[in-house]
Amino acid sequence: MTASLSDVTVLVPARLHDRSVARIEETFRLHRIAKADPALLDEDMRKSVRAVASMCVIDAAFIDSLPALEIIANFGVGYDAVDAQHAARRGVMVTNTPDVLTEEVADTAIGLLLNTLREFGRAENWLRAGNWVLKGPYPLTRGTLRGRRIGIVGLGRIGQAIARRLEGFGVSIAYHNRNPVEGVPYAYHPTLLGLAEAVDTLISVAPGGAATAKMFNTEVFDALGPEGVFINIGRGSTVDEDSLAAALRDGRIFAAGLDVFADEPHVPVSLLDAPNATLLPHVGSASVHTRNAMADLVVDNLIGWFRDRAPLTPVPETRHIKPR
Ligand code: 8YV
Repeated sequence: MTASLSDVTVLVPARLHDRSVARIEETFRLHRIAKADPALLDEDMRKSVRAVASMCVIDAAFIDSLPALEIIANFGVGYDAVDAQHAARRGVMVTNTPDVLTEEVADTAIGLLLNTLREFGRAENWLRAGNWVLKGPYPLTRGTLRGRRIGIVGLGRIGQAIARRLEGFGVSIAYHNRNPVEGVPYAYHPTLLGLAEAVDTLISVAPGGAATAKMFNTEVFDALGPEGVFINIGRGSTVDEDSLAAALRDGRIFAAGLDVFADEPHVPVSLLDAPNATLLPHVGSASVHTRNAMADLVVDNLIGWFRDRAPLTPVPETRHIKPR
């Protein structure tokens, strides 16, 4: 048990929300480096770091370079950037920031879905360019939410918040998840392909990582079909972006709305060139309100660990780990 939190060295590699950094600085001993690279730490510092607070890649080698490391507090509900399995093997706790962003991300998913179908971004550009006066009304959209059959991939907290909102839109809702979710009224599909065949709209909330890499591929897009719409609010690594761009170009699916990409902030030219793709720069949780709550949860997890011996939101891989 730590006598004083101000004796605990917390390392912040790369960028982190200002509010997290300020609170860490006032509570702990803060050390910052430009990226998660052990070469940027002298030996004394490497041995003194007991916590990492981050939103960048924390790999096994970096974890191994910090012998006194006890906890990695990840900014974001998705923690695919952190090698949590290796952390678990080393007895290092990993926390993330669930719940506080659920409603915001679900709101964004609905906005992205409607925007993809009804082309509000392009319609606004039409107005701003003077075309309403010069050419008349914006053309009727082929896309509509009316009559759509929606399939949600990943019915966790965010997926369920999206489903709850969609109930109000009078569309049919089904889902694919590793396991069926108890107590929900939506049809379960044990395979992604089965879901894609049964619906015309996929909304993905799937996390990143090896198990989901490029799970949205040509086979899935072809199963979705020419009226198909693909919305991604989860992780870009889940998508074979070349296959998606080809499906959009060839009209094998109707449209896509993407908030996340495989190599952010870089977006493939083939997607930038696709007129039937609506593209957002990973803004799912990006309001001041929600990012402040995430920033606080990062620090509250550190305080929970070092002061109360109980972090607030441990990830499943490390839930069993106890403070030394
Ligand atoms: C984060 C996100 O802002 O929480 C997540 O998993 O994708 C975003 O809400 C992002 O991960 C910060 O790096």
